[in-house]
Amino acid sequence: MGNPFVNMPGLPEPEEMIEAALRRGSKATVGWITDRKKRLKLLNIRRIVASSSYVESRFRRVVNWWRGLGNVDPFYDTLLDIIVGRDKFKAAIRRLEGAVRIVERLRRRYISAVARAEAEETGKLWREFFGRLASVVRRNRNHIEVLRMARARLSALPSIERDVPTVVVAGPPNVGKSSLIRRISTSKTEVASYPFTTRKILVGHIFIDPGLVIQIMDTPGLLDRPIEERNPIERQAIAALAHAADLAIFMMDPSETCGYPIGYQLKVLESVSNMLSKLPTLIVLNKMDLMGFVLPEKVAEMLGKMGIDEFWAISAETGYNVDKLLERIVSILRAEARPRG
Ligand SMILES: Nc1nc2c(ncn2[C@@H]2O[C@H](COP(=O)(O)OP(=O)(O)O)[C@@H](O)[C@H]2O)c(=O)[nH]1
Ligand SMILES: [Mg+2]
Repeated sequence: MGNPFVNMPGLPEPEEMIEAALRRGSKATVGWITDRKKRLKLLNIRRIVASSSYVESRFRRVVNWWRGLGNVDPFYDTLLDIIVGRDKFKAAIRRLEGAVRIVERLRRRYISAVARAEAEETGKLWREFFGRLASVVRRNRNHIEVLRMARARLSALPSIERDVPTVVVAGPPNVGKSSLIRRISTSKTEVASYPFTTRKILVGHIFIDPGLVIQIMDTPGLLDRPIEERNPIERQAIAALAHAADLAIFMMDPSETCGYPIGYQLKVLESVSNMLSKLPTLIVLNKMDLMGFVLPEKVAEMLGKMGIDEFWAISAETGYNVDKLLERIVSILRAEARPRG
């Protein structure tokens, strides 16, 4: 199951929609009718039908798409709530549904009015109808805007494959997260945008065997600082991310060339582990090539004090221990294999 918003039908801006509806109405024609009065009546009925069906079908497409989705994957549902507001979005859908009914009623009423009226009066009725149609669209301006915004923002979300085991890589900036993802990804890594940071999220896929593909994601700006520095939106984003993942890797840089002392890195670790409490987490110590491939006693001790007895010393740059780490990741994911939802 991918990102459902990718298939969300678009909606034009209200004024654009009104113009398009007018164009359709004005283009309506009638064929072989010699009676001038009948011809005029029929023409105005066709105008009413053409312009209203345009508006109706634009609205209906969005409503039907949403109703047809059934349950939205919790990951995308959370993002919908964070980015647009779930209630606001649902209200907008309901309003469009209501608008469709109003347009239908208006159309029926004006068609029968045209049928009853003098032929000369029907042009006026068509213009009156169109004015009402336009005002139905304008009245829903804010709801249309909500749906347009939802589509623009949500369809741009990374299409995280939900039935693929997913690893998120956390850790302070510059410790080597992207380097590891690039090294272990089988195919080219993709850059997707993530709405909570100005930076880009990096998604890689690792093909283990025909039965197992792993997805691995970088989380710039999200899981790289202590929780105290987060606003509620970021916290929710992290919750969504935690929901999408099966395993977290927390990467540290004992060489401290990332610019953060080990004490601070451990503080980030503590905070991130709290945020991802439900996820199994592997601690990875990177840049061992800068440490002569020996882990400083001090670092091992500090980790021990935190109750961490499994950690992986690697070098994303040289590839040192990376294969072993990957084996460990695979074995955890195979053991973790759980129904998704
Ligand atoms: N020497 C060395 N440098 C590394 C290693 N891994 C990453 N780097 C360097 O560290 C810097 C930050 O790496 P990057 O992958 O962008 O870190 P990120 O911010 O955590 O994604 C880059 O200049 C990398 O080349 C490593 O294992 N050894
Ligand atoms: Mg990076």
